[in-house]
Amino acid sequence: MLTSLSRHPIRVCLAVMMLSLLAGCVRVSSGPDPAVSPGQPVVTLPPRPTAPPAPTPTPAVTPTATPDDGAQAIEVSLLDSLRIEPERITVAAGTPVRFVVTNAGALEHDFFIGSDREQLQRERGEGEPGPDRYVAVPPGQTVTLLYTFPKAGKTIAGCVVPGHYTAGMKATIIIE
Ligand SMILES: [Cu+2]
Repeated sequence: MLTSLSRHPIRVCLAVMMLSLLAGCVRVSSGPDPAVSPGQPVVTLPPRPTAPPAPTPTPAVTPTATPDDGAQAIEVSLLDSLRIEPERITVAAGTPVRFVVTNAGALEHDFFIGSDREQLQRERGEGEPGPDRYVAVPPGQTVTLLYTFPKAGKTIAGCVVPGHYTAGMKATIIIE
């Protein structure tokens, strides 16, 4: 004896079967389909839009991201022994130089490009000489400084944390 509750799932099954049969008869086709026999309902869709032509590869003329911008890369280490390595750095005048400065120590250090007078001035905290020539480098971090030396000559890269430059934390920069 079937209650209406137990009959209900059967009705659902029948409905699903009917739908499946109907769906099986309706073929979706976007063109002539030899498998479709005459008399079957055929839903014909408009032709698919053709894909846009693949863009032709263009030569790479856009500027590439750093660090492949042609700048001369110089790796520098700041050490807790109050040394800058290397102690002597040679760069080219008129072309960008990227200083990749790593603080290999546990103390605060920084990297400042300027004359001896500017180094001492900055170390004493007088004014802000050459903000474009200065980066602070926290312990364990690497910071880059992009700078172009206008002409040949000689200058200094120093750490101007108080006491460091006067203790000898500097490197000579030769500009050729
Ligand atoms: Cu220092």
